[in-house]
Amino acid sequence: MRRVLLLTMLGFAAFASAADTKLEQGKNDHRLVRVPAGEYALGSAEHRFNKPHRFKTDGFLISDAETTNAEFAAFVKATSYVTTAEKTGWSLSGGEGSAEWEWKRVDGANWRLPFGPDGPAAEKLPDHPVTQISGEDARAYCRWVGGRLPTIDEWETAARAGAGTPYPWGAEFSAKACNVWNGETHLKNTREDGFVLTAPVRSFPPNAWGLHDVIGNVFEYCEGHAPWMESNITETRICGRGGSWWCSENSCHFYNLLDIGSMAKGASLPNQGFRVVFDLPAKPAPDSPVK
Ligand SMILES: [Ca+2]
Ligand SMILES: [Ca+2]
Repeated sequence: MRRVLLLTMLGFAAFASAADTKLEQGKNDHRLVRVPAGEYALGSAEHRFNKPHRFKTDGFLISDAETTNAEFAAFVKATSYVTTAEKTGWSLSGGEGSAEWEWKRVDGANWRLPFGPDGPAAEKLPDHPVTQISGEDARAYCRWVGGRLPTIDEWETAARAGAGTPYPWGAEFSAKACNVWNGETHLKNTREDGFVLTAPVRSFPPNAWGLHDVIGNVFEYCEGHAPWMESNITETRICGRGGSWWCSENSCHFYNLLDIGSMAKGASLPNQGFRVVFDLPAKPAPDSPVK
């Protein structure tokens, strides 16, 4: 009863997804998955950097999908927010036909036109993840909806959904389960997963807790740094997890539950997005009267 009251006060309402996973409705149409309080086993003995460790949480809510162009457009409409790339006037971009690791300066590339004036417009792709936003842009959006970016451990907890394998669906990669780069090089995409660039969010099956696209589509910004990273990493860089449409077996194969990437703090890319975390309402003290 107390929980229902608190959720009602915050404007949340419960509904069930097609997978019958209980989701909660958040601001700006975010669908939220409740990650239960507990202590979670993260990392792996086989991973070079992300070693086994425990993560304790009081629980949190996390969006079931990457933040979309439509959601970000609502934020911009309400606040007149101007992104880092819009202020700069250009951003890095690239796609099929690029050399490995090649990001070119594209004048006019920003979240509205992630690949520049000659590429697809975000306005025409409302259910695709927003890209070409810096870490600060993502944080500004999160503040607007009353949330924040996940920490790297919160992201891994939610992305695993209890799985102990490198992928939410098991031990082996499956091209049918996520949107990454299919092909030996970036000169040619085999289109095995059906998408060359971003895919509409929720195009692929969710993990066991109802989160879509934790692997692939866009990298997702995360706060903090892992113990093996330089202590000052957050001064110059921000972490990203889960890999993206641009990641191939031969370049940036970070499309798994273990790798942790990072990128320059002020940069924006067409394969970098985010999802939002909401803290749970503080529990009343045990001796507080329940109304
Ligand atoms: Ca793809
Ligand atoms: Ca993703």
